[in-house]
Amino acid sequence: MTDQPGGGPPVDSSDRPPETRGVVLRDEGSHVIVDLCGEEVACVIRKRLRRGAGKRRKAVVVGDQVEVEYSGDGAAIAKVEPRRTSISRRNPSQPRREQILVANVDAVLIVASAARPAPVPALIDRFLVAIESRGLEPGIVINKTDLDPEGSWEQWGAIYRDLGYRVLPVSATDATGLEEVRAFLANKTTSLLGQSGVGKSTLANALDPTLTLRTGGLHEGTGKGTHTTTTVSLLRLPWGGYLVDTPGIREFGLWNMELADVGIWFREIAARTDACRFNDCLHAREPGCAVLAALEEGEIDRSRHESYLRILETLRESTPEF
Ligand SMILES: Nc1nc2c(ncn2[C@@H]2O[C@H](COP(=O)(O)OP(=O)(O)O)[C@@H](O)[C@H]2O)c(=O)[nH]1
Ligand SMILES: [Mg+2]
Ligand SMILES: [Zn+2]
Repeated sequence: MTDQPGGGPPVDSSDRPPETRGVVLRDEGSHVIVDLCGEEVACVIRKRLRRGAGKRRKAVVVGDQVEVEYSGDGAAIAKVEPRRTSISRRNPSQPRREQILVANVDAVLIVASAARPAPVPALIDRFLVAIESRGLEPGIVINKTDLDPEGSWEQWGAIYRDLGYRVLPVSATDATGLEEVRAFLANKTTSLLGQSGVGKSTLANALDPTLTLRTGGLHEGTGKGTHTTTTVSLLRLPWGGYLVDTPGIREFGLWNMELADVGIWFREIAARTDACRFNDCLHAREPGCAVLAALEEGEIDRSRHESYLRILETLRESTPEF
C-alpha cells in the first residue's frame, strides 16, 4: 500500500505526471496491488474490463502489465497488455477450466533440496518438460547443501549440468551460492517451483533480506514440508526483476501434450530421434531406436529415461495433472 489514504495517486508537487504503467504484484480480492515505479498502489478494476473478461475468467492476474487511470475515487486498471506467457492450473472449483496463476513469467527456477526432503528426479524432469514446452527459461537450484556435507548432490546435479541446464547449489540458511542465484534472477520475472519444504520461501528471504515471507517447519513424523505459502504474489527485487513465490507443486501440470512431443523436451532424447528407424518412435521398445541404443551404451541416464516413460504413461491415462 501507499501511504496515501484510500490508495489514491501520490500527490506530486512537480509537473511530473503520475506513473501510469505498472505490474500487478498481488490480488487482494476487491482490488489489486500494482507496482508503479517502485510504489505500491491499490487499484480497482474497471467494470468494462471485468465484463470483457466474462464471468469465468479473471480480467487481471498477478504479473499482468497494466495501465492505470486516476480519477476522483482513486486508481483503477484501465488496460491490460496481452500476456506474453502464463502459468496456469486446473481451476479447483471448475476442474474443466484453466486458471491462470501468474502472467508474463520469463523463467522458472526449480528448487530441490540435497536432503530433507530428498530430491525427486522424476519431479524435476516433469518440471523441466513443463517449463521448456512453455518457452520459459529453466534453472535448477539445489538447496540445503549444508545438510549434505559429502556432496552427494553433485552426482545428480551433474546429470543436468551435462545437459546444459544451469545448476545452482546453495544453502539458504548458510547464505552460500546466493550471488549466482541473484545473477540468474536479474531483470526478469522468475517463478520458484518445487516441492513443499525444499526452502523456496527461505531462499527468497535470503536473497532479499527486505522480504519476510513465512517459512514452514517440517512435519516431525513425515519429514515433509508444511504448506505455508497459499497465494501467488510477485516480489520486486531491489536489483531489478521480480520473483514469484508459488504455493506448491500441483499447479504446474502438463496440459494437452501429445505423446510424440514429450521427447522434444528431453534434450538427450531430442538430439537422437532423427537416428531412430521409425519416424513415430516413442523410444520405449521400438527396434532400431537410437535413444534405447544410447541408453544401453550408458550415454543417457537411466533415471531420465524412466522419467520420460512415466510421463508418457501419465499422458496415456490422460490425467493432465501430476
Ligand atoms: N538446513 C537447511 N534448512 C533449510 C534451508 N532452507 C530452508 N530450510 C528449512 O526448510 C524448511 C522449509 O522451508 P520453506 O522455506 O518454508 O520451504 P518452502 O515450502 O519450499 O517454501 C524450514 O524449516 C527451513 O528453515 C537450508 O539451506 N538448509
Ligand atoms: Mg513457501
Ligand atoms: Zn527411438
